[in-house]
Amino acid sequence: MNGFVRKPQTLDELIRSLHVLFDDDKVDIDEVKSLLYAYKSNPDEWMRFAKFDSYRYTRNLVDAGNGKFNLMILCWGEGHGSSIHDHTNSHCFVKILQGQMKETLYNWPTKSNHKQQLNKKAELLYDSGQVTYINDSIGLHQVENLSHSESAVTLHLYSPPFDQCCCFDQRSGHRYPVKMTFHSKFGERTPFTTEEIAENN
Ligand code: CSS
Ligand code: FE2
Repeated sequence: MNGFVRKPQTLDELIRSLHVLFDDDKVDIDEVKSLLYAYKSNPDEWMRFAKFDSYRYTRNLVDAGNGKFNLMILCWGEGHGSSIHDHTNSHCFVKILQGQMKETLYNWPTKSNHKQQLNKKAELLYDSGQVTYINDSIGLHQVENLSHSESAVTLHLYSPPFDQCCCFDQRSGHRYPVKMTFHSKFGERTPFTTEEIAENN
């Protein structure tokens, strides 16, 4: 590719272009960001993937990227947010499809066994249409929909795909592994996990 990205007219077109970009093993971060930015969010196209839960944000797989990436839609109810987490050595691109999101960036805890509060390095707000990017060399982050009246929907691309990350306790810097699951795949609700069953009881 030569830096020129054709504007995708639909979500399907966006997915086709992503397959072309990720066919190459070298990821051009700016090119992927430009492509995601160029897609104009159309709820008619992504609504079938956007399945909400009352209690926490959901992860809904849209496309498995031929093994090169996972494209997913995350649905954030009012006040829902993630833990502070890393991205398992993957690229993480996020486009806001609806609503507004806050991102809080943290530095990695320094390698010591002492309890140490994580150091906050930035707080950023993103509106619908905006795109952001993070990887482990940039740091850790927490993503939240702070609105008490509006839900939010975000499109995430992770490359290579991963299904486990590390979450962190802000006050102690303590880290713990978390397995990540899909609430739905390709528009179909995935079977309940034992954890979900336990939490709902
Ligand atoms: N990494 C989180 C969302 S914020 S990028 C997740 O995939 O659940
Ligand atoms: Fe993240």
